[in-house]
Amino acid sequence: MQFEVIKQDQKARAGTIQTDHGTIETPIFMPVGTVASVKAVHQRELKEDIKAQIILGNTYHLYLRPGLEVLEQAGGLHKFNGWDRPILTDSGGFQVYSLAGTGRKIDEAGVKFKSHIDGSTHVFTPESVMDIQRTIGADFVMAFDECTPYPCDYGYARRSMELTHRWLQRCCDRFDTTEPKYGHSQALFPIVQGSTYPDLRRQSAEFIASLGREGNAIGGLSVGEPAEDMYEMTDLVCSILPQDKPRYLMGVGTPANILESIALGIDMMDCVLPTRNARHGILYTTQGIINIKNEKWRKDFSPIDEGLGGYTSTFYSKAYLRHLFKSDELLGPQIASVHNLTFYLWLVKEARLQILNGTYLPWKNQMVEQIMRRL
Ligand code: PRF
Repeated sequence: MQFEVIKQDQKARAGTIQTDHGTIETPIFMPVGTVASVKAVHQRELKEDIKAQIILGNTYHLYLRPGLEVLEQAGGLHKFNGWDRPILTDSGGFQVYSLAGTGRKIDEAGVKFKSHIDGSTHVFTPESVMDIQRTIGADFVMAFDECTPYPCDYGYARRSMELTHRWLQRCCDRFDTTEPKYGHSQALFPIVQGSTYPDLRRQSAEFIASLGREGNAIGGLSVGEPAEDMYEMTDLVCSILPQDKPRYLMGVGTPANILESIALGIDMMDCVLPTRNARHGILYTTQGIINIKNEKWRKDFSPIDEGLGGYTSTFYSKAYLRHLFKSDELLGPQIASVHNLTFYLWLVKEARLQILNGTYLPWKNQMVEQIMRRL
């Protein structure tokens, strides 16, 4: 994997990441495909309409279903779902956090948890999570971490961060003594934790930077803390992580969060928001946010979003999409999902052009206001 910063505009960066599955232009948004599918969206639409460059998969979900036997026999996740561009898999650290209250147990060795599918008991360790991600075969694999909840008292946040660091060392040891299974290379990204405590964030970022991996991630944010805290922590951590490695802010966020994070030096992001909101009829457009089910759109025959240029967003009208949602037609969530993802990918592409042009900050300030209006 090769990362190059082509242009820096204040703290914002435009770059490229080269992988064995092609080049990614950064900053980039990565659509979430938890179970080997970006919900309601065809691979062809992801490529040709949305212009996605990299998608996510999830270790926890893929391990439970379809399972490692199927993935290995398929020849890895790329072969299984037909996506021949880069893939990143999250480690399950966040699912473990999401499973709080369902009898999961975290200790030094790893995490014991119950499957959300059939209630069966499983154990993830840093080593097993590396092995599983070798079998899935994503281009980018994430270290096994604990994502602390918010709020989180200082003592818990510190002990959790220290555990995440010990797990990280074990992840690196295992990853560095095993080989990719499908002939393309894989990069392991460690994850900075430390909740909303600046001294912990600094300590975690310094530790992670010292490992010199091919890229680095920031976790434990966008879990309910105020936006200012999220930006403050992101800013602090970016000031410590190496300049010449990609920085991935995990699970972020709204269009405004995306643009603000890019301004702080983030290169990669992912979030379920565009697809999840799409399924509820919430659309992001170049003019603002729309609830397509509102009466207001009943006779609005204008395109969903003329500003984007994508096929789906210009071909279908707001009135038609509203009708599909009101009629509970499957096509409604499908069109909305393609549209929202097209918008997110358009947004980061525009951001990149503005960085290359040296005009990112003024553009960002004006854009945040424009796209976060409620229409
Ligand atoms: N850790 C992991 N995945 C994540 C997160 C994390 O902290 C977050 C935090 N928003 C999203 N996804 N492994």
